Amino acid sequence: MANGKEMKELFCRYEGNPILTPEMWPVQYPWPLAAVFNPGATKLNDEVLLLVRTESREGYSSLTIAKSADGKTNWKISERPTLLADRNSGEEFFGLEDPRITWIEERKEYIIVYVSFRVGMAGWVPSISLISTKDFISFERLVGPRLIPPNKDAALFPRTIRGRYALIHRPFIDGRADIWVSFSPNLRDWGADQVLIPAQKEGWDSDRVGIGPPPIETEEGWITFYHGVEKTISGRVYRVGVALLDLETLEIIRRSPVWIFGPKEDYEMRENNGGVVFPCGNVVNEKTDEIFMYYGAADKTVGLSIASLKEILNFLKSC
Ligand code: BMA
Repeated sequence: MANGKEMKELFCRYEGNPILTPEMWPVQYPWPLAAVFNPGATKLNDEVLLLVRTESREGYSSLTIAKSADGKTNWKISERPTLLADRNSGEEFFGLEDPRITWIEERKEYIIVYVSFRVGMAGWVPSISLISTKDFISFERLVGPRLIPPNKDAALFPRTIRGRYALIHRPFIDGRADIWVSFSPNLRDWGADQVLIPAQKEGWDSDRVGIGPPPIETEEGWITFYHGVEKTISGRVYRVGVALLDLETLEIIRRSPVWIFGPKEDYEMRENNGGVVFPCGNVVNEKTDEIFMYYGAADKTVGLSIASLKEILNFLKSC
């Protein structure tokens, strides 16, 4: 039976979902895990590399590498956490969360942007940290953060825009949670802040919005997936929308009025937080025209959903 006028689903879940669960973690891993979710994603030496948020039973998160040749199966999972909170860098023990990975061709290195926690006026305050790496073996923490907390959901554009790096982030300001962008000549000092994608007045993305994976560059503009949150009587629902941003001004050219990916499968509706799909990483395969979107399912496991880049663009143009 149809549920009203049909909308073609742009994303198709991989049939082997969830692709990563806590039960798959190696026995050598130093502590038991309660959840593995919200991974950043990139390509490294012809493999897909996920940097997975791994949460202990105490509720502290670290980031752990999992690699696969096809991005779907046979994940090789690191026996140790790859990145832990570093007190010397001001990161408190609560951990590291929700990484987004961007390859910066101009620097010939990856920048990982993630949420860390700092002691502030109101206790643990989420804020943005940056790390660089060339090989995912050695890492260098960049000086920072220089963005005002509380702040979450950050991702770097893959190239400079009008000579400056552009960082997407989501500060809480006066009860509002909109997506912002700030600019920097050196990845350290950020300014020229402006709202990039505001939360809507009502509907599925009215409570708050936050960036998903880093934007994808196309001739028509930056394809930018983001999560939108709706507050319902039974809790918050996290879904995914998409916008097309101008390549140079970053103004919104198109924004989907409807969400295009939302929780519905059993593993997205159960523990820990039923009703949440939360993508932080994409891998694009231009040859097959596919976007692999990796997402946290219910703050518990990792799912994969696949879309056609062309179809996403056509959909955006119809918005
Ligand atoms: C957000 C973040 C994510 C989490 C999501 C849903 O605020 O903390 O890590 O997946 O909420 O609970």
